[in-house]
Amino acid sequence: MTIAVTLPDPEKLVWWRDHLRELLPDHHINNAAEISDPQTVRYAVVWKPPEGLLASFPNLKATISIGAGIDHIAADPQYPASVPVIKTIGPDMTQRMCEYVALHVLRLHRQLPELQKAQTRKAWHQIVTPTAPDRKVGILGLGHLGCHVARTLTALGFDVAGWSRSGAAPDGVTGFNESGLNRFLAQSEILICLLPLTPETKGFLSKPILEQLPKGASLINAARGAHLIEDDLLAALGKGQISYATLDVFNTEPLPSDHPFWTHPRVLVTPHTASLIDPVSGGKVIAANIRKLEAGHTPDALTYISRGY
Ligand code: NDP
Ligand code: OXD
Repeated sequence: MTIAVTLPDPEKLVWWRDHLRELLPDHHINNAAEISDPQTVRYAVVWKPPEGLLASFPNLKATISIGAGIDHIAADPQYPASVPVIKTIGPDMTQRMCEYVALHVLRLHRQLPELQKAQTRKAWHQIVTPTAPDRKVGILGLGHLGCHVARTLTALGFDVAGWSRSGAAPDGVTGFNESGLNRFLAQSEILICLLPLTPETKGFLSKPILEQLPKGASLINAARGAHLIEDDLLAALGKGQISYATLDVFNTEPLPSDHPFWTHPRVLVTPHTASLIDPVSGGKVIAANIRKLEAGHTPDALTYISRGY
């Protein structure tokens, strides 16, 4: 039985393969491109797999995403739909995302960019901001990460609401379902996107959505670049409809050097590091899920491409 590993970055591929070999010493773990007998592959551990690769393994039992999102697997039109996908979500990844969002919500809430600008002028510019209970924060997507982030922000005192298909929300968080979208947007002074990328959510952060936010709202996108219509955000920033944007994910990654986001005075770019998965902690989660599958148990994070997330 073989476990195939594929990532576009050759160094990361070796990093992951070697860590998985240490964690699962009883299994054959190989670079997917070097597998001579595709019949032997039972599991594939993947990030952005090449189109058709997974369909070439006739005995594939499950595909393991090196990440929480499965959009990079769903993007393959040849993906064998009956093969389940396991998302990788570990405590470290959850903690990192909570830290990332807390950092950037506090930065925007306390108007740090304005203070930094004042410093360049040596201006003693005292700004009195409301306290957190008077700041309304909205989270798009109240799944695993959205719920943890919501609890983190609630613990900091923010007035937190979330939007999801079901509208279910953790204690202390106001939940809105699909029909409550307009009311949710109208009150979100800081909007955080933690939606999965699906055909329904692609391009969601567009002019009609941004226009429904309170004037001068801020946006944090830590989900996927394709959620955002970049030109609509630039236009909204230009009009002052959006004051600031913190963007971790982009349509093209790495963000091209001539992209206007790099130099926009009211955009902060981070290089898809909100919650980077690493083979040390992520590998443990993946190894535990493979052991569960081998023992005939179902990992919590099992899903199907047809569900979309
Ligand atoms: P989950 O699958 O746990 O949660 C998804 C949430 O989105 C659920 O609340 C779901 O609703 C909601 N949702 C899905 N489709 C719709 C829709 N059409 N309309 C409204 N709500 C919808 O995902 P995670 O929280 O684990 O992760 C979210 C995303 O974060 C990942 O898919 C990935 O793209 C991104 N990510 C980014 C990272 C980074 O470093 N920047 C790191 C890790 C993840 P319901 O609850 O009703 O099912
Ligand atoms: C993920 C990511 O989906 O890192 O986990 O973006």
